Amino acid sequence: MNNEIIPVSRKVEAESLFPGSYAGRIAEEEKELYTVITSRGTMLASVTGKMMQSASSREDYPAVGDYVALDREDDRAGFGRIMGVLERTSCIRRKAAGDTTDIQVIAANVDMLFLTMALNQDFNIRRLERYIAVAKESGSESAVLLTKLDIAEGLYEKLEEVRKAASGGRIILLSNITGEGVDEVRKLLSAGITAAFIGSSGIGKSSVINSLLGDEALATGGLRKGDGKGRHTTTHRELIILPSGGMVIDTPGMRELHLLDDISGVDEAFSDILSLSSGCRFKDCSHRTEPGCRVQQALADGTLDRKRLESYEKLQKEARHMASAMDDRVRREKKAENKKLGKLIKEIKKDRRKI
Ligand SMILES: Nc1nc2c(ncn2[C@@H]2O[C@H](COP(=O)(O)OP(=O)(O)OP(=O)(O)O)[C@@H](O)[C@H]2O)c(=O)[nH]1
Ligand SMILES: [Zn+2]
Repeated sequence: MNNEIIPVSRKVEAESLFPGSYAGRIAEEEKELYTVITSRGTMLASVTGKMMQSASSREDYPAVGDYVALDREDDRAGFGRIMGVLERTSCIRRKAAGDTTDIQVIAANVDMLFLTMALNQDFNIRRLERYIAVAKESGSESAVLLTKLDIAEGLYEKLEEVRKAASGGRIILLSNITGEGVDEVRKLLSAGITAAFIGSSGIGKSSVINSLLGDEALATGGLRKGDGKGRHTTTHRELIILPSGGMVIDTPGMRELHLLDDISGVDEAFSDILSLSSGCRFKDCSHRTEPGCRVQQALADGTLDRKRLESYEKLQKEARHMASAMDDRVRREKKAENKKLGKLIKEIKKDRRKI
């Protein structure tokens, strides 16, 4: 079965880059120790010092889903050594947490990205647009997956919005309660295909993965304490192998991609600066040259890092820009709608005159 996980082409690629090496796929990372799937099973490995030296950023390190070249295929004689990351066919990135410009790879070599959103209060078209941008940037195929169809509110309006945002892309409606739509997802996940689900917490991703796992959900899962709800896994394996031979990458990073989709998200991430600026003498302080500026004061006494302030201003600008671009679109649409409505009212009046 692992032969489907490690395609021959990857073995050839590893061998040609590092003669005598083996190919494996990263299933999980924890504190620089990687769980790697090889054609012999699963083993632990770490990157070689040489690889560390040649890495110029975090992006160059292995991520879940990466194919890597290894010095061995099992860890009976000790942890494996990862010599290099093989070419990525796609790559889901985000800015790493904190005041860094480092890019973090959340998942690599994803063939099908499900942009997942529930049809209840979780629904947010701007977030979906953000996901679509992430998918475009990643290089993987994508489909919009709308969950909780059974409790959908304002379905017609939501679908209209999604259709516009997805511009012709595939849209799947799903309910984990009725089971509708699960087969459509399953069909996209044949042997050798790797999928990932982007979406916030609680929208039904685990439930979908459990359905895809079928009987194996019981074998690998367990009951979560407290609510007695089945989980697809109790450990933190982040590359899940389905009975079909398809694979699902499920990393915590997939839930946090929406962090920067509005100004409140940015403000939340920089609450220290926000609380400093509430102490500035002027309510509309730009934190540049104004007297009584608490932010400038914090920069001067070193309690606030200038880089952090710069990064806050940059992200806020980006979020504002996005918000205003969206507002413009809404305004244009509203105007067009009003025009249509006006026309309709005129026609109705005309009709009345005819009667
Ligand atoms: N009505 C309804 N409830 C659902 C559906 N899918 C999931 N739920 C419920 O929503 C809650 C969250 O479901 P999960 O599958 O754990 O959601 P998740 O996206 O994996 O959440 P995280 O693991 O926190 O990321 C559970 O109580 C589910 O029973 C659905 O299609 N319809
Ligand atoms: Zn200020």
